[in-house]
Amino acid sequence: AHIVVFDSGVGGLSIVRELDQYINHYQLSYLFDNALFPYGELSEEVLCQRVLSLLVPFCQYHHPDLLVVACNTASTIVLEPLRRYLAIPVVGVVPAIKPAAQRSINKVIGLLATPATVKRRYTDQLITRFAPDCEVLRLGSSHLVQLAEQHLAGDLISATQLESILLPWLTLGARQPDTVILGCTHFPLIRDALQQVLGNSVYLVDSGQAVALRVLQLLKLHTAGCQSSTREAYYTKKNAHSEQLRASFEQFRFSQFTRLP
Ligand code: DGN
Repeated sequence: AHIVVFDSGVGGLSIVRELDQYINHYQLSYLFDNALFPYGELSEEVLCQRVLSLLVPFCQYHHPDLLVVACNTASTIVLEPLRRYLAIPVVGVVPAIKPAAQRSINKVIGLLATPATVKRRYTDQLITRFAPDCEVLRLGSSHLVQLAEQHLAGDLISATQLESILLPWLTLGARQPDTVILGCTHFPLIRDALQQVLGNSVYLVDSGQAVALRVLQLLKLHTAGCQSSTREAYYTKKNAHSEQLRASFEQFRFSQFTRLP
């Protein structure tokens, strides 16, 4: 099977890691839009147009069996229009509100995502539907996304920086969230560091496993096995940042790293 994974940066690699757990051989084309990174700072209109204008031609050219929009910031607005333009299954990644609500005992949940995701109407709807009995504390941080990118590229993560980002939740005592949703695909990449700062009693949830299982289920329905397992990464702008990310993709066995024409 041929899968396309899309994100603004390296966040989708947390989804690739999950796919690798469940699917043996698959061809992978990973597209990341580093030209407009970080997505959490863009307006809904600009982001929606941008993602459609990248993904529709990309999928028409590469003919994948399935597309994973491995970005919460994009998935919370573009899934519907994308499905109208593409004839393949489109799997999105959205904050894991439901499992968090089921897991929380003190009924205080933290949503850690981008500044855009925490404000989305889609997020409000998930909360109303799946966590009506919970207090949901929202923390949007593009800085944390940057830290995850740098970490994957080899930088050490500073606990002091993480503490200053998470400070609003560290001073709440009994009203501290007992369950925290990693609502951005970059954050599972720094899960251990986040766990250390939040404390071991806090349960971290993300959507990665559910997404991989959904992909598996859909591929069984739509394809009859796979021929190759090549991995190619495509990006939208060549700069120091893209060069820095090359090493992150090599860790995930990507053999090609190409700027989109
Ligand atoms: N990885 C993206 C997400 O899951 O929302 C966002 C990264 C970004 O561009 N801020």
